[in-house]
Amino acid sequence: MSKIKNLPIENPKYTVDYSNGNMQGKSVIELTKRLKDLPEIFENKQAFDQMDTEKIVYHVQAIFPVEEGREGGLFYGKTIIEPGKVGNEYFMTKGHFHKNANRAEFYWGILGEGVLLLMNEKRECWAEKIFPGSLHYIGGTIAHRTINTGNTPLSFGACWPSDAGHNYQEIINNGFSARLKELDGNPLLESE
Ligand code: S6P
Ligand code: ZN
Repeated sequence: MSKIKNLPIENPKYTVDYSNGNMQGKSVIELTKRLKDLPEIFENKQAFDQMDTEKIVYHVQAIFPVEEGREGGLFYGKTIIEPGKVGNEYFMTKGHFHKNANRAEFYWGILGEGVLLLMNEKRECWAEKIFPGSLHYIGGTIAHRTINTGNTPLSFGACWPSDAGHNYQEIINNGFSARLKELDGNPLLESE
């Protein structure tokens, strides 16, 4: 007698719309950052103070299948940065180092155009263009910030280890050593 059983083939826990990166599924976390949440990152404080601080700068969706900080898992996310500027500096994310300094990350461009700003522990900066289909490997010790240089939303995906953690304080205290500004309609990376 055969002991073969038929097992169910289930639907996936999550789905992704690859036209914009939007994720759906149980326990997809949503986070919104407005100008009022980002008082430290823009250089022109006068321009910042004149803006509506409720204005949305970016939204994040993320899936944490395991508890944050646990070794061995992966997290998956998508960020949409709205188009906009504070003075002549483009809207951008806070940026961070990973707390666990040997945990790397992948980013990939989905919609819009932007720049990935990278900085090593010696505070040396460099940058890569983000566009639909671009793929970016971010080494574990490299701080990363994304910037929308276009007139439409910039959407990008991310995948990182569940025990990477985030060190935002170093960037809040000392910033990146380069800033991306618009000059005569084009992005210009100004270094310290
Ligand atoms: C997490 C990953 C992204 C960012 C997101 C927002 O390691 O790099 O999901 O969290 O793009 O940026 P930030 O700097 O505010 O976390
Ligand atoms: Zn990261």
